[in-house]
This record gives sequence, C-alpha cells and structure tokens, in this order.
Amino acid sequence: MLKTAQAHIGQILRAWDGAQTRDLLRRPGDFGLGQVPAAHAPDATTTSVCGFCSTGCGLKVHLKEGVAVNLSPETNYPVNLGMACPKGWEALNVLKADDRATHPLLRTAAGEMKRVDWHTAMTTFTDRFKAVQAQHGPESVAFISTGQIVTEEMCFLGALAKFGMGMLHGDGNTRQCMATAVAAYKESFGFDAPPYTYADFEESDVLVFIGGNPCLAHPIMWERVWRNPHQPDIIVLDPRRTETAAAATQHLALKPKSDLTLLYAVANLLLEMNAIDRDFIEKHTTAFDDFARHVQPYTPERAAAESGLSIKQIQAMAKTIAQGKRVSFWWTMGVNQNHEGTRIAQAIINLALMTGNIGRPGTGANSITGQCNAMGSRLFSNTTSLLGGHAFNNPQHRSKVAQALGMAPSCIPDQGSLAYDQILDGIDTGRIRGLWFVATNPAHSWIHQRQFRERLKKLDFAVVQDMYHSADTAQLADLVLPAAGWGEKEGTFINSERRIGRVKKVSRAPGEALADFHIFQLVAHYWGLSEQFKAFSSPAATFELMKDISAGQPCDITGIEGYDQLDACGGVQWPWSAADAQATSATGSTDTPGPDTERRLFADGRFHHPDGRARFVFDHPAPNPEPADDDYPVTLLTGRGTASQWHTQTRTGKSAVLRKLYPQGPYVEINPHDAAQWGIAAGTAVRVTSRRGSLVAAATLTHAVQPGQIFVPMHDVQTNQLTFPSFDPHSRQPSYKACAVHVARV
Ligand SMILES: Nc1nc2c(c(=O)[nH]1)N[C@H]1C(S)=C(S)[C@@H](COP(=O)(O)OP(=O)(O)OC[C@H]3O[C@@H](n4cnc5c(=O)[nH]c(N)nc54)[C@H](O)[C@@H]3O)O[C@H]1N2
Ligand SMILES: Nc1nc2c(c(=O)[nH]1)N[C@H]1C(S)=C(S)[C@@H](COP(=O)(O)OP(=O)(O)OC[C@H]3O[C@@H](n4cnc5c(=O)[nH]c(N)nc54)[C@H](O)[C@@H]3O)O[C@H]1N2
Ligand code: SF4
Ligand SMILES: [Mo]
Repeated sequence: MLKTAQAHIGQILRAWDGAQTRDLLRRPGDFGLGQVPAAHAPDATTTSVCGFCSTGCGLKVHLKEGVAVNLSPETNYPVNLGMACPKGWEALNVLKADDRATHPLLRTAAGEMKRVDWHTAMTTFTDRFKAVQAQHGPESVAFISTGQIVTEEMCFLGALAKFGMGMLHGDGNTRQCMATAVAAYKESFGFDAPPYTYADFEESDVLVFIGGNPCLAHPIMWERVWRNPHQPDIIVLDPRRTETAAAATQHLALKPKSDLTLLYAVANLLLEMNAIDRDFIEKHTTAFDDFARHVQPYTPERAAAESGLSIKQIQAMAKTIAQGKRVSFWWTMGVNQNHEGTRIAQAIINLALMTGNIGRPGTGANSITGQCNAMGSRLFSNTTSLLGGHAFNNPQHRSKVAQALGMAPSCIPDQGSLAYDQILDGIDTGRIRGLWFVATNPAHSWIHQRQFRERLKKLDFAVVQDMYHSADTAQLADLVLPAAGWGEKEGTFINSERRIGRVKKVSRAPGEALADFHIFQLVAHYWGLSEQFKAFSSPAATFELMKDISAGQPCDITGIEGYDQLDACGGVQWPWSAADAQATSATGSTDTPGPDTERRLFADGRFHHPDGRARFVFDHPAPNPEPADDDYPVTLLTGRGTASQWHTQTRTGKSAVLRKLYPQGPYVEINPHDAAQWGIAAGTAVRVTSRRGSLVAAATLTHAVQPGQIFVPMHDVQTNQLTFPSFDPHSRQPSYKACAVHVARV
C-alpha cells in the first residue's frame, strides 16, 4: 500500500521534472533522498552556504560517493575567508537525529499522531483547507513562513498560496526579526536596501553597534571587525555588558528603551558642533531642517536623565562620531524588537545621512539581519511585499509579476497581508480558521505563549512543515509534513550584505521527508494547480523566474547567469543587472566592476524615492508599554545566549559538540547586588513571574546585567511565557526585549 502511494507521488513529481524525479525515487523507502548533482565528482568536495545565520559563510563539503561526510570553512569565500563558528562546523551533524520527521503524521480523532503516506497527507491537506475556505471564505486560511528555507522555496510558497490557493494573508517569522528594518529603510530610502558590504567592517575608523551582540550572534562578522587595521573606535549601545560591549572602546549601558532620546541628543550635539555634511544633506536628502528643529529639545541633560548615562558619555559618543572619517552604524534586535523600533532605526539612519556617512567605504546605516535567508524572505516571500519588492496595490507591478510567471494578473491580490500578530488576532475573531506553518516554531518563539497556544487550539486545521516531528509547534499540529533540511536540497540564500549564495544537496533526507520545494509541488498538484504552476519545475527554473521578476527593481539580478556563476563568484551581491553584466563584458577591463566585485549601495547619492533623495523621518518617543512598577519591579531582557545555540534549539540541540558548549539547563542572569538583596545565591532555582506566566531557572550572578534588570536567553521554551505582546506600530514587530517581572527564590 505504502509503495503504491509512493509511486503515485513519484509520478506526480515526475510530471514536473522527469530526470530529477527518477533520481528522487531511485531507492524505494528512501524517498526524497539526496541526489548529488552530477557535476560533482563522487569523492571530491563541493561548496555550500551555511544554513544558520545571515552572515552566510561559505562551507567546503567533503563528499564520499557523492554524499557529505564532513565539512570545513571555505577559504576562498569572500564572506568568511576560511572561518566558521561552531554552528557552521556542526551543520551536518544536526541533520542526524532520532526525532527527524520521516513520515507525514496525522492527528486521529482520539488526538494521537499517526503515520500516514504522502497521498493521504496531501488529500487531507487539500480537503480540510478547502472545506474551511468553502465555509468561511478563501481568506480564512493563511500561512506563516520563514527566513530559513531557500529563496526559490519562499517564492514558490508565496506564489502558490496567494496566486493559486486563494489566500490573502501570509507572513513570516521574519516579522519577529527584520520587519522594523524593512519599514525603516522603505520610508527613509524608498526601498528595503541595507547598503553595506562586509568589507565595511574593516574599513571604518568608528563602528557604532546599537542593540546587537555580534560577538555571539554574528561571530564571523565580528571576526571581520577584528581584522580592521585602523584601530577603530567601537561604540556599543546595550543595557548589558555583553561580550561585544566588553570589547568596545565606549560602552553606553543605556536603560532599555531609551535609545530614541539618546540618538536624538547625539544628533543635536552633532548639529551644535557643526559636525554635519551640509553638501550631502542639500544634494541628497529631504526634511533635514524639520529634523534639526525636532531634535532641539533633546539635550544631553534630558538624554542622560532618561538613559541613566552621564552627559560626558553622551558627549564622548557624539565627539567620536564627529571626528570619524568613516563611521558605520550597525543595528540588530535591541532596536528592531522595540515598541518604537522603526523610529529608532530611522534615528540611526538620520545620523548616517546628516554626517554623510553613507555610500563610501567603511560607512552606512546598516541593519544586520538574523536568519540565513531573512533577506531572501524580505524580497521574495510574497508576504509583506509582492514578489521582488513590488507592491500588491500597484496594477503595473501586478501585471509585471503575472507576466513573468505566465499567469493572469487577476490571480494576484490587490492588497497586502495582515501582519503576523493580526493573523493571530484573526483567530480570536473567527476571521482566520486554518494555518500552515513552514519552517518556523512559534510555539516556542512567538511572544506571550499562553495566548498563542490558546489560539492554536481554536483553529479548525493547523499544518506544520518541519524537519523534526518533536518541534513544539509540530506537536500541536493536526498534520505534520516531514521536510528535508539544509544540505538536503538545492537553492539560494541571500545574506546580510545582499549576497546571493548557493546551497546544495549533499545529504539524503531521512525516510520519506521531502524538500519543501517538492512538498509545494505536491500541494499544487493536489489542489489542482499543476498547470498554473508548471513554471516552478525546479529550484533552478524558479531562480530564473525570480530574475525576471526583479528586472528594473533596485534588487535587479537579471545579470546573474545562473547557479554555476554563483559558485564561480563566491556569491553575487544584488543588484547585478543585465546592463551591469553587459557593461563588464563590453569593456573586458579588470577595472569595470564584475559580478564578484564587492558592492555597497548609494555611492552616487541616489536613493530610491522618486526624487532620488533620502528622507529624514522622526517622531517623539513613546512610553515603554510595560515599565517596571511596584508589583513587577524588574525589567526582563531576552536575546541570544551563546554562539552555539540557535533559536528554539530543534537543530543545535541535536549536536553533541554544541550541547557541550552551552549551559545545560535554563538560567537567568542577575546582578550580584540584586541577588544579595533578594537572598539568591549563585546556582539556586528562582522563579521569574510576569503578568502572563512564570518560569523557573538557575540564577547566574553577573555584572553583565545592571541592577533592576535580568536576562533570560530565548533558547528555552519557557522564556516567552513571560514576554509582553506589544508591537511597533509601523513594522508590527513584537517588542521581545523588555517587560516587567518579579524574581523570587523557589
Ligand atoms: N548563536 C546564535 N546566533 C544567532 C541567532 C541565534 O539564535 N543564535 N539568531 C540569529 C537571528 S534570527 C537574529 S535576529 C540575530 C540577533 O542578533 P542580536 O540582535 O545581536 O542578538 P540579541 O541577543 O537578540 O539582541 C542584541 C542585544 O540587544 C540588547 N538590548 C535589549 N534591549 C535593548 C534596548 O532597549 N536598547 C539597546 N540598544 N539594546 C537592547 C540585548 O541586551 C542584547 O544584547 O542573531 C542571529 N544569530
Ligand atoms: N523572547 C524572545 N523571543 C524571540 C526572540 C528574542 O530575541 N527573544 N527572537 C525572535 C527572532 S529574531 C526570531 S528570527 C525567531 C525565530 O523563531 P523560529 O523561526 O520559530 O525559530 P527556529 O528554531 O529557527 O525555527 C525554525 C523551525 O524550522 C525548522 N526547519 C529548519 N530548517 C527547515 C527547512 O529547511 N524546512 C522546514 N520545513 N523546516 C525547517 C526547524 O526545525 C524549526 O522547528 O524567534 C523570535 N523569538
Ligand atoms: S557565523 Fe553564521 S553563517 Fe557563519 S558559520 Fe556561524 S552560523 Fe554559519
Ligand atoms: Mo531573527
């Protein structure tokens, strides 16, 4: 019976791409097995880009009989130059785990998860979601996607769901992560365009890190900082004395959520010192005079009072920026995950614009993104924007995208999606009845877990597509679809510096697990959409579609020849248009930029607004939605714990090596003065309670956190029992970083 079902699935996939699928089926019972591309000699090495963080390190994969046996960092890749962090080194080992999802699982009437074949899984998927749509409208089913699958898969999923299956709403875990940077760039620059290249880490004489801990969250970017030969000043704005802050020349341990006031005060001081680039401002920006007026009341005195810093510290920061010739500003989650994150990000952008620190080596207002393919998701997931950074509400954009995909423009919705939190609110109101989660684990990672889990129970049907059946969200699903992971499939990622890098299939997926790409092909078939989506025949064919869609956009990649060129160049940074490529081949001179030339944006001072200018955007600070008070007197900070742990630990928890590199149980960092006051000794169990829930963890006493604050890493499933669901109004990104709690000995 099982064999017949597999053969049936094989036939369906074969209809898309004969050769590929014959390979897929070569071993009965080993469905979805990795077929190493014929181009690789069976016992040679090949390269791939790491599938954890957005640094996008190149890895050299060592093969035996065409299958990966080991890996090492690639020495020739322009990103990491032969370095990798522990997660990268262990990337293959996390694939081998007892809890890999090997077969579809369906919840029975009795509530148990039961193994089913793909045919049953796909008919159930289709019947159930279609029934929900028939009763409550097509928009009552939505998807939640990710920054962790290849771009081709994101593009396929977004197109399939919204242009084929009738969905209007779909968002990604990137909402938890990058939405703020996206909103800020779009408004300030006219397009979501992080301007930098990693060489900028080495070329600055001043680097300012705001709300980021790259030493452990982006260790190889941090290595690039250490290669900087200019003895740079490193300014770190973080309430905690992190590993990054400890290495800074100036650490400003500001109070959580006081960034906006502080950054406006710095702008005010720069104006006072006349340390601004009038020429750049006049030629390339708008609304500077309004901004200059806006920051006037933000005196160093006021910023000192609100941030807990000294006036001297604030003046020193401004002076260092004023004196810097090449100043780069880098921000991460301490900014993005904030109730006013978009305006803080724009306050950072404003500092770069007013001092002319953009478009030149070693400069920039630079958001560091999080997941391996968050940048791919920002452009090609069809969630917050129409494919290729287009707008759903623009008829020309809809026609262009439809034409590139060979579909009718009427397939494309003329409005954007609800944001993640609004989709979840929709469960309460009955507007959303079915959800499809792909490569994300919100039953651990989403804010305010009690509410999230209550909502999940209200759904008529929930599908989780994951590599591990034990993932927290998979355990709550009605249907689990077993997915191949990094290393078991083909495609591309886009890293933080806009570099498109290639990911290869070098390992067999276990059991009947399939690449997400193949799962989407099956969904298309069972939904009755094979004809409409026939162009999505393989990841490589989808890459060609993405290229066509990108034509004429700031992220134009029409000049990339294909996967082989990505390999040959060590990845290619967008934009790389057909015109760029033509210019290179026309001159043939080595002075003309090539696809492998490092590129930063805005070297010509032209931004993406119709007038070609960047905008100063600003606002007055809004109060912290849940400040500490008498009942909950402590501020809880959350974030990354170690370089060896990844998010919800479904992957990094499976490597024996990585497990040795981080603390074994949940812990909470407490300042020793507070601990003494609360009668807490190192190592004792403490209960941390917020208005929403509580957790128990071992006390770690450290001066890295300030009195009145504690830190709990996000990697423990309990952490989001505590967090307070507030959202930046412009980006709808959750403010994970601060809420009010109290702490007591158990
Ligand atoms: N090892 C490892 N690396 C990772 C990840 C991982 O899970 N593990 N995840 C990846 C992903 S998806 C992301 S998004 C990145 C995140 O990378 P980062 O943003 O660098 O990491 P976080 O620890 O979440 O947050 C950074 C810092 O923000 C500070 N902070 C909190 N509140 C405030 C505030 O109000 N103001 C300021 N200025 N700072 C504040 C925190 O103290 C923390 O040190 O890491 C990526 N890299
Ligand atoms: N309190 C607190 N919470 C936070 C944060 C914080 O700082 N504090 N940070 C937030 C941020 S920035 C982020 S990015 C999120 C991350 O939150 P999540 O996205 O929920 O975290 P992951 O553990 O990366 O989940 C990815 C899931 O996809 C699965 N997976 C991996 N590869 C594949 C694949 O190729 N295909 C399929 N189908 N599945 C795959 C993994 O097994 C895992 O279950 O967490 C957010 N939550
Ligand atoms: S720094 Fe990021 S991309 Fe590089 S090896 Fe580590 S996890 Fe992978
Ligand atoms: Mo993230």
